[in-house]
Amino acid sequence: MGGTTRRGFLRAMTGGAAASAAAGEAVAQEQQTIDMTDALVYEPAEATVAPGTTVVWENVGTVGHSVTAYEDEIPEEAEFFASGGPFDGEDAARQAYPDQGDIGGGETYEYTFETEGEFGYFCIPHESAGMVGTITVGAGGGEGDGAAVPSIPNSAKTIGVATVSAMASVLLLVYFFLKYGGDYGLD
Ligand SMILES: [Cu+2]
Repeated sequence: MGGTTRRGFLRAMTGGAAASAAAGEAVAQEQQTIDMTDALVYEPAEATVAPGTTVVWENVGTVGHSVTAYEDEIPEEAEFFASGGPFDGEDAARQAYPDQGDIGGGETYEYTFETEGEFGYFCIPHESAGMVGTITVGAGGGEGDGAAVPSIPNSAKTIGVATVSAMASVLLLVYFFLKYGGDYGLD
């Protein structure tokens, strides 16, 4: 009986640790998803991310799209990127479409941004319809680096320990007062 309970407890502890580890990985691996819709838009069209973030474009409709960088609208030190690539540049990507670079319904394209700066991109078949977007890569982007988050539980813990210590001291005083305090009157 006791053994079963202990095993169950250990299993619960192990499961909790595994869940915590999985949550930690999800936080560490930064990702931003941008939808491509049949309304011929990137949603959101403008996104700000931290360096190292993987941006995933997902075609949530049925019309094919591309994700193609504007050669003149990315930082000089950054590599040209485009779905269906690698290509030498924007012209090569345009010429290859739609044999290469088409992202069909339900498909995705992803690119990891390391260089800081602004990256303008467009959809080859829908550029004239205004299907363009911007990714801004900066140290302030993303939500992964909240330095204030761990300090809140730590200070809460400190306050908790202090409170428990204070309460224990008071209880101890009350205990001794009740136990020995009354003796003075009986003498
Ligand atoms: Cu498009």
